[in-house]
Amino acid sequence: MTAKRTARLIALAAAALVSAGAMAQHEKDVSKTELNYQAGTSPLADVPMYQSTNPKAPKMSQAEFDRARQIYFERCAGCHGVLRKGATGKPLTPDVTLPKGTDYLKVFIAYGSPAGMPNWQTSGEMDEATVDMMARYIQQDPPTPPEWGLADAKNTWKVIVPPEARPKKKMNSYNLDNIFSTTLRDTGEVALIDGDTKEIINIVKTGYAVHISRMSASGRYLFVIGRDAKINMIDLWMEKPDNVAEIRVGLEARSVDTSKFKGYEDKLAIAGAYWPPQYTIMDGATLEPLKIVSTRGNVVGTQEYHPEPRVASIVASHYKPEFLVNVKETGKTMLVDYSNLNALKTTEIGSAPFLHDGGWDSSKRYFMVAANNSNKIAAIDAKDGKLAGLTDVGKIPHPGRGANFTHPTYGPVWATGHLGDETISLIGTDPKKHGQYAFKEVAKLKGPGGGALFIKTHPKSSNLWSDAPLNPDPKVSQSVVVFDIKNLDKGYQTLPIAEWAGLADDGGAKRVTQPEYNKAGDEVWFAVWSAKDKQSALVVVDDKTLKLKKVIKDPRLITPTGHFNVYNTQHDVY
Ligand code: DHE
Repeated sequence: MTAKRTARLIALAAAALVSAGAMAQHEKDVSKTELNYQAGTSPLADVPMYQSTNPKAPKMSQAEFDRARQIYFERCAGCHGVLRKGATGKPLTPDVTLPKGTDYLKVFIAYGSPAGMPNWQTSGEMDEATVDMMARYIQQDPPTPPEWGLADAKNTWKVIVPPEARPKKKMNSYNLDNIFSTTLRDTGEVALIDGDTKEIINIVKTGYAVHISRMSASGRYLFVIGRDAKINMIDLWMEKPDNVAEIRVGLEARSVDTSKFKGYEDKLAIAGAYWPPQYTIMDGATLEPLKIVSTRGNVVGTQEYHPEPRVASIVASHYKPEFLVNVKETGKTMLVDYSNLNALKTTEIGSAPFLHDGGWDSSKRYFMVAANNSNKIAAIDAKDGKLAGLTDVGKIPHPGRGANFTHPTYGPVWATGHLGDETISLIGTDPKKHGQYAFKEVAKLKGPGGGALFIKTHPKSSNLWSDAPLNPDPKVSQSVVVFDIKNLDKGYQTLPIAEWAGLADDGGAKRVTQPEYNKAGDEVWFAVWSAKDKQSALVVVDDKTLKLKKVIKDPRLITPTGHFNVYNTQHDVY
């Protein structure tokens, strides 16, 4: 490289860093933890897309464009958005990137920024030629993945065992209430585990990079959604529980649930997609797609149009025949009345972006949802159909479904941990008897560090468990902490779950994640999550003694992450 070119690159790097600094004032800084979490591979990487030719953009061959598009969806789309309109990361549309030019963008991609953009070249993850290709790619018009209408959904829809051919009664001797469905993330499967004997009942094939499991109201059917938007419906009454129906509701998705209101039990299922941004309501017995509704619309507050507001958590109301559909980028919860799909009524409640995960308060009237980009929790009143409260919490709240317990001073509270700091926020949820605390952050507990994803308790327990699988310190990510709810001032106790698992010393990350109770509420299950080629396990802890009860190891338990107890998931117990 000539001295002149080096000097120019240094000047550009400095300019990029200054600009990043300025940008950080508008955007939230993104920590490495959050970045690793958001920047998962998108299934859209393998979807062919049209390359439009913008005469102003630098030249790219079709092969370069396709390769760059694949890398973009594998590494960048999680933060910058499918259409590059910006999410956790900044917008990368040609109106922004073209004036900057290839050299500037190359520096930005190579060196990263203090606001959280990774240093792709200096970290060794991309070579100079790839950085150059990516810099040219983001100046092209963003390719749009295909839409997904009723015909597309129907083309993927399979009723493997029709309702009339299914068992008329339970054909096995399992205690269905205490079965666990464990996500095997990287093999695209779930393990159904007998919670009483801790034996694997079946390993069921599901979608790619499975995300969550949810139960039908009756407790008979288990629904699993993959990141590729494939839903599998598993009948727990079969001799060996297995798939009875499947469908794809889009190209990328995270959430599924079923109707729970009286009279509508097991009647309908719903799934929300990241792409296309829409939700699909299906027949609850067969997964036949019945209604597709787009979530494209305007962002709360700025009321700016957003072309790809992804559907985050979905939950079924116990108060009305409604689904609560939480839309990420627009910061809106849609209460979708499913009693008449031909005249669909929705109530739109704005709170704050980006809505992500959440759970019911103990009365199941208020849905507590994390607006993780705004560091807030919104309380949606499912009875009166309104925003009951919006409270500031710590940095990037991430509750999973959260944890409900009664605090001696504040009454019923719901708790969330945070990805971005070590705190656990307690929020009052009883407007009747503890009005002054309702939907406000009333206390903060101190955990071991950021990178927390899931928190859990059980009505029969006085323990509050919090993981921190994304904490950079392996000591923290490989253990969990537990608080005594009756003695919160005492602080937490740390349990070395990964060590207890006694796994091979194979360099696996052994991240401990997602506390989940059994039905009785007297034991807690954790996943010890390592990469696909490393050993993982499940660890069961006695909730009373806090002692190891059982390690479940099996070569088929590859990349276990979430696990869902049938009864607790069916009845929203947490
Ligand atoms: Fe999740 C819930 C989205 C990464 C494990 N995750 C959710 C929900 C959403 C979501 C919208 C709420 C669903 C609902 O309640 O209806 N998750 C995303 C992402 O967009 C993100 C950040 C990046 C991605 O590429 O997917 C992401 N999630 C992860 C992981 O890396 C985790 C830890 C491991 C994994 O399996 O991929 C993970 N997410 C989970 C789990 C739940 C979940 C276990 C359900 C928690 C519960 O208790 O209900």
